[in-house]
Amino acid sequence: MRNSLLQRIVGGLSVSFLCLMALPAAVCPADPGAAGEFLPPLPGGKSWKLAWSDEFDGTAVDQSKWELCGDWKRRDGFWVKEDAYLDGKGNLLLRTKKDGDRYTCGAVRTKGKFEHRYGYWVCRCEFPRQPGHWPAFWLMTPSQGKIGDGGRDGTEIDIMEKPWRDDRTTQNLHWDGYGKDHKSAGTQFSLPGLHEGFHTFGLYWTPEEYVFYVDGLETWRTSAGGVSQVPEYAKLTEEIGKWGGDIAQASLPDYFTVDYVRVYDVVDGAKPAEGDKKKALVERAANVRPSLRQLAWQDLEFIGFIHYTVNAFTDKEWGEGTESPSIFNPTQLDTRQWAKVCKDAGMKMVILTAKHHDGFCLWPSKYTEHSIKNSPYKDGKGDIVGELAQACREAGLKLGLYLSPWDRHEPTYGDTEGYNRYYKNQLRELLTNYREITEVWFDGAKGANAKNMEYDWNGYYAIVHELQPKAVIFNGPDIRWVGNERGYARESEWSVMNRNEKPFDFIKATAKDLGSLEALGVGDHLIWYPAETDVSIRPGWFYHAKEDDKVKSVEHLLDIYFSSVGYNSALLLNLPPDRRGLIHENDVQRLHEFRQALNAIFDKNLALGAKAKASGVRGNDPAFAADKITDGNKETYWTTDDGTTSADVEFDLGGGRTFNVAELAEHIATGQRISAFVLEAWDGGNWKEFARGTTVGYKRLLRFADVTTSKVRLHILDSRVCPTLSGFGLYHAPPIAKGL
Ligand code: FUL
Repeated sequence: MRNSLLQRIVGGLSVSFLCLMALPAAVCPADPGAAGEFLPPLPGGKSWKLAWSDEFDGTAVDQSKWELCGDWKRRDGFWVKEDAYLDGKGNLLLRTKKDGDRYTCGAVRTKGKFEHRYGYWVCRCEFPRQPGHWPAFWLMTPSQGKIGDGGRDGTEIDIMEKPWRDDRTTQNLHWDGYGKDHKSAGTQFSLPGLHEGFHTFGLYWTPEEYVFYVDGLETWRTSAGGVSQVPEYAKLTEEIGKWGGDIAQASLPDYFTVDYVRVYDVVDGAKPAEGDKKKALVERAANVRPSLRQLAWQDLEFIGFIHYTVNAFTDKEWGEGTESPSIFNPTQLDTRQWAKVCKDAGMKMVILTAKHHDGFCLWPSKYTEHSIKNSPYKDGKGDIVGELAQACREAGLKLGLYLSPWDRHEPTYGDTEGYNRYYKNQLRELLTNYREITEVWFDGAKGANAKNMEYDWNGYYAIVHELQPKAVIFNGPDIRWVGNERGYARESEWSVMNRNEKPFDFIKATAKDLGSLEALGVGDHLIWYPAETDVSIRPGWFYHAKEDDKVKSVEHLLDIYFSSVGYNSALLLNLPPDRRGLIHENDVQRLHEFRQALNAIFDKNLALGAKAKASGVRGNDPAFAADKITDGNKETYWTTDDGTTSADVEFDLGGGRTFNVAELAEHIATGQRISAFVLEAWDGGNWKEFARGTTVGYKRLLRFADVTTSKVRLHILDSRVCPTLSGFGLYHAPPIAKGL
């Protein structure tokens, strides 16, 4: 077995992988999920049941399951039966070869033999290495060409297509035939290590949506086209064509190797005994994992928020919607200054209020006159969203956009159909015209006397998914509001919680406890739902000259940082530009001092490269050894055997070191597990506790009085399932200079 993504990203849980190595493959699916094989999380009371599979054991393709395609022309080559065969080692091989002056390859399908709708469809495979051809795992139905009911009457569902030999892959939907009515939606992404070794590609297909997975990571969730409601058959194919590169450059034969295809149905689960329920809940919660876009968002850590609108000119926090665009007159507005300030502070993204509650648009929207196109700014020719997008690209920052649903200006507000149309049109403008948008911020705020308005949240989310499939949605399916605007996350900030009955009727963000086992209740709708902590550098979200001397102190900002980034959350820090259109000097200066203070703490990790020894290592496998914690690589991690819920790791610092800050990081791609830990220092004779905490998650920071020692022990008191740790840091924070 080569070092696969599965091993690196999902390895801590993935006994499937061990199971596949150590046991006959057919043993695994008999009790789906029991051996750790990834299956999408289900509501309580439901379970997965294997409906159909082929493990490709034996010596010949089972033609009661598969039709061998060919011999016939397909794109720039031919599908021929002889190129689809079993290798006798449990794999289906689809060969690509040169046969005289023609290129041939293998393809199989279950047409007429197994046609099925919904459920979890998964294949495990290894890719070819040569250019000019591409492997795919897809579902098809003859009714794909029916026109009239979108994709509901049949969709080509490409669970995996891989024309590239690097780490890129793509997942696509096609419906309404391939002629003039053809419609499609898709996603394309890279995952480290995908080009080699075996990987799983799965689709969880329900009547409402498709959820795509690679190695158990959610990569795309969509209901594009409506969702196919008809039975479909599976296809495993190789095809030859330019999309896959130049076949003339290929050294052939080359092989697409498939270990298995399995299809599972959702069924009513056996009722567990009362005592087993809690155990099952703990395991289910620990197995909920972030989607790819949630993982990428979490890595951003520190994000800038820019609140700007007519309020800067009226000195208000909430504009009335009656302001004349003529008052919006920033004469020195410079989005490059905004981007530079954010970049210098160490932020990775900037989120702009494209429209706040007053309805005034910072871009020249086609759908309203209430925008900068009727303001003196650049004589109505400006586009602040576009200017910031450009500045962010130049500075290497991601861009997010805030579009207030509550709109005090727009006359259609209150007319459900009219305003939803207006809002969606604006969302489409913003998500189409400014290239990549990484976060869409839906503010839930609405004034007490505002008109009644039923927002079409699901419709809004669908537009984001369609136009910016990699963007995370705040206050929607991906990211949750931390619950206050002071900058403080919870000490026990779990990223796994139970959502409400209705899919997008989300949890109460202000609740004190969202993630404890008690708060998960029966846990029938567990989701990965991390917190974003928004706070302003000043008392207000918008600029007010009277707050120029109320910019938060470095000490306060550090406290916020430790209680947000350091509590498994991302920090979204607001910097309001002033009437000139610039971030005020006081704020710039304070941010600079804040960055210097952060650098002074975090520049030198005293535990980097430290020798680490753990009480146990998963399967005694060096890939999961304790030195993975201190190797400075977030992707690698230490973990233990299943069933271990407490463990120790000892770090040898190579001599006496003094520190007062500690940092822990779980490997969250495999979920969040640790719920209690203690840190101890060796005093020459005994271990002495100097800090303790509860959850860890993406990052946990702790501050304490100076400790001097040569050895530190992390004692994990409790973990929902076997713990993982991908990072550990010890730092010395110097005292904060007076006056900061
Ligand atoms: C709130 C809004 O009402 C404030 O004005 C601000 O935009 C803040 C981030 O969200 O809900």
